[in-house]
Amino acid sequence: YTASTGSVAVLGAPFSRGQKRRGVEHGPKVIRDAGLIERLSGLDYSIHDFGDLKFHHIENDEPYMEVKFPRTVGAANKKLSGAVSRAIGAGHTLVMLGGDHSLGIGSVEGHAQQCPDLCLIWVDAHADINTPMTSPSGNLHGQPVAFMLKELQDKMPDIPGFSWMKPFLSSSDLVYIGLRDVDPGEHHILKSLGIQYFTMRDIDRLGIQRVMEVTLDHLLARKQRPIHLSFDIDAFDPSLAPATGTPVNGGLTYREGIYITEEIHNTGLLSVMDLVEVNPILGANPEAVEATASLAVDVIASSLGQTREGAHGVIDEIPSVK
Ligand code: 5AB
Ligand code: MN
Ligand code: MN
Ligand code: MN
Repeated sequence: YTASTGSVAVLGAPFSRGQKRRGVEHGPKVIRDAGLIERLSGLDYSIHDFGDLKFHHIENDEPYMEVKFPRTVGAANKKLSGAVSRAIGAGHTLVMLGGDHSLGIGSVEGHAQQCPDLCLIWVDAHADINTPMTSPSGNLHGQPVAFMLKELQDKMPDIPGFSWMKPFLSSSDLVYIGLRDVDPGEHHILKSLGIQYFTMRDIDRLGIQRVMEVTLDHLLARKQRPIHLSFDIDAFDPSLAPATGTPVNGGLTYREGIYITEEIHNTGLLSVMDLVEVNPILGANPEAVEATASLAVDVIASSLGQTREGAHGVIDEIPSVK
């Protein structure tokens, strides 16, 4: 398998019902305003901006058990899944701009429709693997991975809004990086399924270079296959990414974050990436919002091949003195 590299599609998903705080639906706009398309145009791709999906309001979307807005989140993800599947089917590499992380469900599911052997790298302060029964909040942005995993199938109730999908991912096809706020039920799931994960403590001990080596070896050693990168901006330290809904101290440095995405780019296998949880309403001031959005642009550009060492592109000799 080799990922197509020629064309990159950008798709906005302005959606926020997977959590409580309004504002994360403006993520796609602020990331675009921070210069995303211009930055990607500087790399060697044709860029297709698919614009933003439109999500519809669903009335009487009462909680199911503790789960909030199940039908609204289910319908949004169904729509996203179809759009992702079409874009990958058409041969693009896709960048999905959230929106809250409940959108991971539709993004990875749509990707898996086209690429059933994909693997998933989840970069996040949180594991987002609560089931409706373990969730302390009822918010679906803390549960997307539980919907995907085959091993959790019989632990998941039938949630209204999600009858269009069934679990499709094995727990050995997933690696987490950046964890530092894991709920008790989540920790139990990670341990009992033997999921590979790297907490911030693991990054402190091993260094980010070793973490990426083990991550890519775990996912790709047996065969080359498409990578889905789901990047929650709250993986970064809140000093770098303050405009987000669930910040946790002690996060990734700028250089650790960029090293992760450089290594993923270097595999040549990145097929879909999500950049989620940028919430401009939660920045203390315009500078905080701009810093967060511009960090998101850096992460996306780096995932798609922007290098820190520079690139000489069309220049084929050192210009002579005239
Ligand atoms: B995010 C928490 N584990 O389930 C929960 O930002 C937080 O997509 C989830 O990673 C954070 O509500 C979800 C406490
Ligand atoms: Mn998340
Ligand atoms: Mn998170
Ligand atoms: Mn969050």
